Amino acid sequence: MGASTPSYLSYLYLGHKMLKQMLLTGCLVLLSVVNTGFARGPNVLMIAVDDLNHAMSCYGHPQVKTPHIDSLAVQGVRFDKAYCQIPLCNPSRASILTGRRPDELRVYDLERHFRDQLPDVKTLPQLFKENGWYSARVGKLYHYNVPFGIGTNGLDDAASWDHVVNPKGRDTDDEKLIYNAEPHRAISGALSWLAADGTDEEQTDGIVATEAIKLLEAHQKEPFFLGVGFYRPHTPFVAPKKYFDLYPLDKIQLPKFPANDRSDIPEAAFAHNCPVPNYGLDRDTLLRATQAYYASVSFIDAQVGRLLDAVKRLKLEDSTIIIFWSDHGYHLGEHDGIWQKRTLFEECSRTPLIIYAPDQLGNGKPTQQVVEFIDIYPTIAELCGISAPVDLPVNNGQKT
Ligand SMILES: [Ca+2]
Repeated sequence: MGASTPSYLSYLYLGHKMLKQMLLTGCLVLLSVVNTGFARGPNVLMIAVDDLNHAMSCYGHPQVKTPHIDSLAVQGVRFDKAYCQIPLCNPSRASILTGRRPDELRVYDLERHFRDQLPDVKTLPQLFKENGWYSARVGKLYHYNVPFGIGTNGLDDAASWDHVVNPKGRDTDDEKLIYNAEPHRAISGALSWLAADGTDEEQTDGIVATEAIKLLEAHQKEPFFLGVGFYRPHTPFVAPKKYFDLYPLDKIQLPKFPANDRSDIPEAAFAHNCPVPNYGLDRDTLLRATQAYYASVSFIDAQVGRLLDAVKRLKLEDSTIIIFWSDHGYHLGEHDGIWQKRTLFEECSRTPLIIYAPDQLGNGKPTQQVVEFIDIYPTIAELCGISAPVDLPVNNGQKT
């Protein structure tokens, strides 16, 4: 997606310069860059989810129940063709939060920090912080190892935030109870799960929501940029038992695919850590893994619902932009047994994205326009009346 085919959000960023072209090409203006009418800058609530694919009712999944994310999709714009820059946590997140491509950041793996290459790059939360917004993070916005980094700062960026919270819940204490279907791998990268005892609020992601709500309450009177990052449905798939009960094993369907689906797919298209179909696991184990993933999605949905309820209760709906994304998609056995991430198939590179910006004409309508995740940075800055760095790739890297 180069400069010759600017994406939908890029159109937004370019604003007036592109308006004529937008009309000529028939692009539907779902969000506009006109004055948002706020007496003060709008707040930003950025909700990040880890390893969430389109297994949500609002994206047409026949089984997975996500009523709260669905409500946000109805309230805002659901992007049906949004693509992450690289389908892996660290490079995708670094790209979203700097508005720059992995090729510029030189971040392709799970270890490298984007400031190693660009020490003075201005992140999106940093931009807001420097323009007077209170900037805070709860949980995983930049990369973290899940689950072993939970409770730490992970690969954080201190310049981005006024305040950070690193929740750590009973899921970390319960690690010894987690079932690992591939015991030769660590649970961070293996199909592994736990139908947990206890309440939502005891889980790390329940604490993420609780702490984020506290920050919403404490900072409701000032412009804020609040990043709220959930750790599930990343492996291990840990969620309270009631969410597993939503998905009886005999109702779960494994993906269908054509016979010989792999015969015309080059080897390089498959992730190096998923060398054989389904990791060689049997059908019952795959059904249980799918159940656990679905349970984790519904558990996260409930935590998102708690956040959205707080926004409503605090009467922040008319002054808060809400951006919901996952860092990439996720495989659950498609193409004859691909699981997890690190591929460029649609299931993995196409990524959930929902944006609600108050009073925008496009709210309530999904869009098929292709967007990429580097478009998020300039769009959110523009919606809040803040000038983004002029050398972002949306400007083709030019200082115009
Ligand atoms: Ca991830």
